[in-house]
Amino acid sequence: MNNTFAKDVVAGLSAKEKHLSSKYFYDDIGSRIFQEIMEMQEYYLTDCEFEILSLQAKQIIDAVNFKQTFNIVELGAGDGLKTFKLLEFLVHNHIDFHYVPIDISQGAMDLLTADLKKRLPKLSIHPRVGDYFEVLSKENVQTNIPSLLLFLGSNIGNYTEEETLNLLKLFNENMKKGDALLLGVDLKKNPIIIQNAYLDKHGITKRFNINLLKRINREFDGDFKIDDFDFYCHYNPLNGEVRSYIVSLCNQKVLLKKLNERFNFAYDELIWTELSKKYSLDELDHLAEQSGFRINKHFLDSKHYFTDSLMIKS
Ligand code: AVI
Repeated sequence: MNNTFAKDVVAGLSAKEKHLSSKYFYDDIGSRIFQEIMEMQEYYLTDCEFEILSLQAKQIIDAVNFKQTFNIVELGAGDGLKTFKLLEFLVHNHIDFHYVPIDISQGAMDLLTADLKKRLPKLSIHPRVGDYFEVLSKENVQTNIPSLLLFLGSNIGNYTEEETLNLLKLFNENMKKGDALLLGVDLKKNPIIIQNAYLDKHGITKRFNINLLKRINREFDGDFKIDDFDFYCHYNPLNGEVRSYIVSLCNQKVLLKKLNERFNFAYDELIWTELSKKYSLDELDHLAEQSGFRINKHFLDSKHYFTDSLMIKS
């Protein structure tokens, strides 16, 4: 079995505490459900970041303070909607730069490129398709012009503490002294606001999670009975962690025919699917310092729910 998805599913469902990684949420259907989440009023993250990049583009670019042509390298660009405001500011102000969006999905990159060519014909765009870890370390950002890396949307929140540090160190290793990273991070706040964004009353986040079981059924000829599973999630305001789970509603067995694997689920047993970590500004300062950056400035939205934090490689 040389497919990592298959290996991860078997390992995760065989573990004592079952788990499946949220990175597998994003097949075509999952990506569409994520768009629905971003449009939900309760999912404040997208609007907050959009506000920051719309109203503070000038301040961000002034703080970056590159004196020559530079790259903007966006990791996991997706539909690039938030970034548009930043790009628009730069193009309209005749600032010289190249936009290098990186995303795992060819489809997403094709759409983004076509859209940006229409909306900002003067934009110099060089899309790359691939896992951003690979793209970053292979052809990386080591051109001789300065780079601003964008890692937006609170994607960093989906990594465990150890992975987060490793990821930031990896970014750092692939940057030149003086290069900048703009990191989008969801902040700790009133727990009810966070809880409502994830345990949403429309059931969209539930669909997002359950879609992973449907994906497993499709790809591995599985027989998960979708109605026999539910969704639960919980925000812990003390450590800032939203943890999401799929819950088995009865004792049941599931067969994944293609993998020739069988799994037992007990009544009320959980499969942990996602971590969405929220930070305080102090925690972010500490994280930056541990991974070789100095924080230049936290750019906050007007409600102080979200930050795009500018970190410089020291
Ligand atoms: C992509 N990521 C930052 C989202 C988050 O908020 O953790 C994924 C998501 N999960 C549930 N709702 C949105």
